[in-house]
Amino acid sequence: MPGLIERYRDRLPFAPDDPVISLQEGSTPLVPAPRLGERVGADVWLKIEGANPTGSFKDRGMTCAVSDAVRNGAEAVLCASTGNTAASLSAYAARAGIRGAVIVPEGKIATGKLAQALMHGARVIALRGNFDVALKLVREVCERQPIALVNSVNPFRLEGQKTASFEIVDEIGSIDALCIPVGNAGNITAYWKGFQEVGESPQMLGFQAAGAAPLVEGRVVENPETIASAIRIGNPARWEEAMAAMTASHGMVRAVTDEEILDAYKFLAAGEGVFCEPASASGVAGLLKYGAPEGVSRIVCVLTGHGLKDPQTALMQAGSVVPCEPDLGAVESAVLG
Ligand code: AN7
Repeated sequence: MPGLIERYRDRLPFAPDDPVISLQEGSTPLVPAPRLGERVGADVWLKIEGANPTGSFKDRGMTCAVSDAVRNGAEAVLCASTGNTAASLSAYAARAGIRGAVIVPEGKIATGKLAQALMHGARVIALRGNFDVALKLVREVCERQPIALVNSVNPFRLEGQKTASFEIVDEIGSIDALCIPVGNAGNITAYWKGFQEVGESPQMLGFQAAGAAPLVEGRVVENPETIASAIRIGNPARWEEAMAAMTASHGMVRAVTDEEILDAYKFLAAGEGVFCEPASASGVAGLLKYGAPEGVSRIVCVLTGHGLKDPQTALMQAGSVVPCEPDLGAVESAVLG
């Protein structure tokens, strides 16, 4: 498959001769989840966004935001990030041959994401403050300096991310509901835009971590906390648009606890064979907690990032290895348990 700008150029703001910075993102698997479906009494599919080139849905937005930046002659791109945007920006900046810089909350991003940003050669700045503070600061920096801001406040990010809705409808037609994690609220806004553009209106069911649930509580959360570090956000940039999407689609935004997130995370890995990162499991956690809404029988859960992004949380949650001496009897009894 070509990258998503090439695949969906007729529905994206790019002309045939515009530069395209792509790693062949998008076209991710939409995998049926029979065990999850059985538990909630509906047909459920998982949109595996961890299969994107840098392991998260951010690549959809980044191919568009960085292509636009290059079209405008930008020599550097910048973002605030809880990790995945940083990893994606770094890869696409490397691909474009421009400078990338990312500002992340110190000590609060998953190891894999940090490794990615550093390997791709971005300048990684560890801020002594949370994501919300970082986003405020990068907005100010980009007003003062000739640097392109590629957080999801950048409209090209949403343009790219809306293509996931196109893929769902192209592959399985109409669905009744979409379960999706909500952090900065760009992705749910983008999905809704995409569905609307193809004449679809599934219920948008957004889920936030209980310790970082500003949309649920209707107020800014000053010190958001959750094990799902990707969605540790207290003041989402796309607040109004996300609420509008949920209202217009007769959807809902609700909270799930860290324990519920981790249960869903483990269930997906061990029960469906799909390893996502903790934040990504919050949509499934919400579906398991609140059940399928009345009359809803076809549901897609968006798994936004790959499980390998956060090996530390995985190892903390998983069972332990079985130590074994190198002889046949010992190996046999270790294997048979
Ligand atoms: C795995 O990387 O905000 O509601 O800076 O990494 O569009 O913010 C990440 C967000 C869900 C929430 N799942 O999406 C960042 C960042 C994963 C994520 C979200 C994020 P939005």
